[in-house]
Amino acid sequence: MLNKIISEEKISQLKQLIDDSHNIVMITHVSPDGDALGSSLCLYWLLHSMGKNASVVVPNRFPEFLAWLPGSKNIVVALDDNDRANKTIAEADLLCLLDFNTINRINWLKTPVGASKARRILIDHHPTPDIECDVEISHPEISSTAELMYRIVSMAGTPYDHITKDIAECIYTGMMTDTGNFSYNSQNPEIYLIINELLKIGINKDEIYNRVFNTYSVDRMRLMGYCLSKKMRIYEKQRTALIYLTAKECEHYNYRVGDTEGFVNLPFSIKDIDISIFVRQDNEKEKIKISFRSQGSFPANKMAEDFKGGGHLNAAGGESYVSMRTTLSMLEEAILNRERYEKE
Ligand SMILES: [Mn+2]
Repeated sequence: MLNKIISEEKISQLKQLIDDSHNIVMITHVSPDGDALGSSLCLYWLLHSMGKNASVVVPNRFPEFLAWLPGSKNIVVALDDNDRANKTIAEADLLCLLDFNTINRINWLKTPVGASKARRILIDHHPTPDIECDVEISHPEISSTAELMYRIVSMAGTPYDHITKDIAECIYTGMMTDTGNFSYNSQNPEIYLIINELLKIGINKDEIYNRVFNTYSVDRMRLMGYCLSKKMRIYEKQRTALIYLTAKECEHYNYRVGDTEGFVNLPFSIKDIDISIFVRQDNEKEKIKISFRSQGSFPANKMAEDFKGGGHLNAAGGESYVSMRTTLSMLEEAILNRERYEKE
């Protein structure tokens, strides 16, 4: 049995909102990852089986290695079909906001969501959400929104707890991707109780791993090799690694969305590295995206705050609108003064 970390009251409020609604739209963050899609599609299938008109709307495309997820073909991608995204949101009587804590995370979907009179449920595991909602289920101590979804449906009882194999695959994918295949944020023993249940439902966890992680294109593999051999700086004393890529370099390797996913975690294979930073110039929007990762107690989110960002203790993001050269020297300054963040 799992600990009931979500209050019974919130579960019954959530059920009431769903009972009272017919057009229900799941919305998740920009550059949807395995957890964003897994948790959204989990709820999508559940509501679908309950006879609701359910839809999933995402701001932009998701990586190819998630395209096998059951239901992914029904997802409305706003950047590809803005009219349909706006219409779907406008017609909703309930919006389920999944896997994000602040409205800026959905970029251009902010406008239709802001204009909607629909009621809102937030289900998320990022710290201190600031979105006004009718029901807020926020648990930063839980490593994925997909895990939270499992907990919600198992507490909600029939018909919510009817977890099909498709739904189980969505949940497992979210749990697996947000923990790096259970290599971080994965100490809670209950994670494995849930996996035990999902396996009994019939998921093939090794196959899911292969579908998600062993699908590199040749270009991506070569880009990774290039990053590691030519573009990785090591600050030995600060136990920090920094990888940076310009838009031109990405282009050279035929960069596709998601190609650098996970690169930020590679330096943790080096002995004693506990901070890793990955910097990539985004061609489309003339901005530089920065991913911060840490292991142990170093607050990656504190460092990210100095770069217009934030996030979790061990995983955070930021951005920069100045040149790569300037961005790198700002990062270097932050790295050389890492104790500044540890003191706070
Ligand atoms: Mn997540």
